[in-house]
Amino acid sequence: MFKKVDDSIRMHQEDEDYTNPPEEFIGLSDFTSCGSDQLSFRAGDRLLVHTKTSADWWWAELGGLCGYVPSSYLKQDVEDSYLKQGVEEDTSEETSEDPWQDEEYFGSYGTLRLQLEMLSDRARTETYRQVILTNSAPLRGKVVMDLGCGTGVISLFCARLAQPKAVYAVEASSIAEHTETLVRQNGCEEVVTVFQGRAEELELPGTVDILISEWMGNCLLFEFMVESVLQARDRWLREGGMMWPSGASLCLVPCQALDYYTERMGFWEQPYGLDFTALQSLAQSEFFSRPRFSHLLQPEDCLATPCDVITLDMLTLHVTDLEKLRGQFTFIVEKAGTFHGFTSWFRVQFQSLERDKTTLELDTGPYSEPTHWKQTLFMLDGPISLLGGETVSGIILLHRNPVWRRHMTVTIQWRISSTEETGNCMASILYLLGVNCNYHYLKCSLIPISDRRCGMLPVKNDPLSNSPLFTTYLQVYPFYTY
Ligand code: GJV
Repeated sequence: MFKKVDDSIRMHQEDEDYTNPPEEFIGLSDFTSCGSDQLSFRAGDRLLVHTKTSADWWWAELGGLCGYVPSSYLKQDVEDSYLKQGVEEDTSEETSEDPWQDEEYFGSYGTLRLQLEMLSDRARTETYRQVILTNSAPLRGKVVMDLGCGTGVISLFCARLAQPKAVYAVEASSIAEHTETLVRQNGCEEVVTVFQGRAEELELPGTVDILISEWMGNCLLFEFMVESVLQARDRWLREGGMMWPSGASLCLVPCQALDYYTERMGFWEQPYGLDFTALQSLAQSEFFSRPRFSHLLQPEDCLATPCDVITLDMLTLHVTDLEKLRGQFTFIVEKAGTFHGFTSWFRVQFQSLERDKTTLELDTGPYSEPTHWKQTLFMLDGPISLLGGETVSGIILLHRNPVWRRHMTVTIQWRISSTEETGNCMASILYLLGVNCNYHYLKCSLIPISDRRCGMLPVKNDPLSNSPLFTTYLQVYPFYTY
C-alpha cells in the first residue's frame, strides 16, 4: 500500500531543500487513510514531517512508511522544537484555542452583513415562510423553538402567520440584542421570547413541539451547527415532535467548469505573447486544491443527472454519525463533455404537520433559484473528456475534523468506465488516466492520454475492478470564507 520510505523520500526530495531536517509532530487524533498515498496514524503517534506540501497535507513518515497526512490532525512536539530552537515554552495560546471557534463564528453572525445575506436570500427565507404558512392550522397552540434565529425572521413568521402558543427564539450572537426590538416593533412580544445564548447552555421554560432551524452550511454540514440542533432536539423536543427541516441530503454531479478552468489555467498559456506555462502546475495546486465555494453551476454543465449521495433523517440522526459520513454514486454520462470536477449542494425537506400533506423542499442546486450558498465545486487536477454512456462511479467521504469541530475533509474517490465499442479496442476501459507519482500535492494527478482512442489500456477483466480509483481530497475551510 504505502511507498517504502527510501523510494518515496528520494522521489519526494528531488526538488526539496535537503538542508531542512524533518520535524517531529504528534497525532492529535486517529486518522485513517482514504487512499494508498495517505498514512494512517493514531492519537499520540510521533510522525516525522518531511515536507509541508500544502497548507492542508504534509508528507510524513511513521514506522518506516510514508504518506500524506492532514496537517490539522497534528500538533508540533512543542518541547522538542522549543528545545531545538532554544525558545522558552509557552503553550498558553495554543491550548486556549477553542475548537469551535465560537468567538469568530458568533462574531461574524453578529454582523448585519451575514444576516443581510441570509435574509435577502429569497429562496431560503421564502421556503421557511411557506412552511409556516402551509402549516398554520396545525401550528395553532404549539410551542416552537427557533434555533439560531438571527434577526428573528422565522419566529416572526410563526407569530404572524400562525397562532402558536409560544416561540422561543434562540440566538447566541450579539444580533439577538436587536431581535428583541424587532419582536416588539412587529407586535409579537406576547408570543416570541428571545433567548440570547448558546442553545447548548440554555434553560427553556419547557419542551417544544417543533424545532425549526436554518443550520445548513456549505456542503450541507460545514459549520456543524447541526450538532447544536441535534443536542437541542435531544434536550427540548417532546416525544413525537417535529424537526424542520425534517430531512436533508447532499447532492453531487460530475460537471464541466470550462470558464473557471480557462480563467485559472488557460491564462498561463500565452499572456501577452509570452510562455508562462511553467506556472501551470503551481496554478493547479493553488486554485484547485480547495473547493470553490460560491460556484454557480449552469444546468447545461451537468454531465449527468445529479444524485443524493448522503441523506439525513433529522429525527434519528446522532451527533456521533457526523464524524464520518459516506456516500456512493454512479453517474451515467448523458452527453459528451469535459469533466472538470464535481459540484455539490444540498436539499432539505420540511415534512407537513398534517398527514398526507405535501412536503416542502429547499433545493440549493443548479436547477433551482440560486441561494446564498450557491454550489461548491471540487476541481480535478486536469480535465478529462467523457463520452455519453460512460459512467463515473465512486464514493464520497465526509470526515469531520477531530480538532476543529466546525471543519471537515471531503474525499471523493472515483473512476470512469465505458462499455463502448471503440475501433480496434475491445470495448471497455477507456481509462486513460494514471496516478502521477510526483506527489506535490495530495489530489491525485491525472495524466490524460491525449488521444483516448489510441494507446489505451487493454481491458483484461471487469473494467470496474481493474481500473484505478482517483481521489480528490479537499479540506473544507472555515465559515468565514463565505
Ligand atoms: N446557539 C445559538 N445560536 C446559534 C448556535 C447555537 N449553538 N449556532 C449558530 N447559531 N449558514 N446559512 C446562530 C448564529 O449565530 C447565526 O445567527 C445562525 O444561528 C446561523 C445560521 C446558519 N445559516 C447558514
